[in-house]
Amino acid sequence: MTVFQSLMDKLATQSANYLMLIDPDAKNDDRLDDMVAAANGAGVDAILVGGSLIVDDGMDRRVAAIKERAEAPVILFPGSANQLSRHADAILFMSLLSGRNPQYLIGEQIQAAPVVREMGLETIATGYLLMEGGSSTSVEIVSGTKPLPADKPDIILAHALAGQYMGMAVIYLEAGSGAANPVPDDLIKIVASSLDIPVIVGGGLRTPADAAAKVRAGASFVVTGSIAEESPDTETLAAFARAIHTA
Ligand code: 1GP
Repeated sequence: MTVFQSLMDKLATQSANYLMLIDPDAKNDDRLDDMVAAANGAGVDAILVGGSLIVDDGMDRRVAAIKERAEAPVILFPGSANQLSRHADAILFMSLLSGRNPQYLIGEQIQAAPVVREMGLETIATGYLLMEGGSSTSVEIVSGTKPLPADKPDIILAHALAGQYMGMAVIYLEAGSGAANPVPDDLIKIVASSLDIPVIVGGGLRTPADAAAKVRAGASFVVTGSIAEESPDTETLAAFARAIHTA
């Protein structure tokens, strides 16, 4: 069974899946072990690994270290075609549909595709929509794309539907790491209730209650990144997992 199918199957018994994001950058080198140890036993459903910008060549080594210790599947969440590793179980094969930069719509994907095939990674086709989150984010800067305004639900829904009709397996609503304003519940409601494919929500979720609200609005997957960097302990992550699983 694929990683994606096993996560979808979990939705029969829990409200949503908790995805913990680890940025495999040098800045987290001495925290990796603690973050993975915290995820183990906390009920994290999968570990996402990726970032907008990796400042050294240590990513592959870090993915290997995460995979070696992690109990949950490891899924790449790449900022570019450089962020591939055969040590992962799967990859969110993303297109930045909210932007109009061909490099992130299709260019990086063409660079990555033969390598992904050679590595034998499971691909999860993901329509990635960057939303205004109240501050400028690394994704916006690195991709050179404008986020979608969160107060234009019709436009956001049109992007999400386009992703579905183009065959994406999932739509990712991203407010950006550390966003002051996470993706609004109303918007998630509109998008999730209009799509036949599941929705991932991430960016700026600070508390288990924040995360639960996104699930009640319709998210099938909730992502946190900063929380585990700041508090890499099982108790903190378990509180998020519980809130997300039972919302
Ligand atoms: C993943 O960008 C998010 O979608 C992670 O955001 O670091 O704010 O949790 P945080």
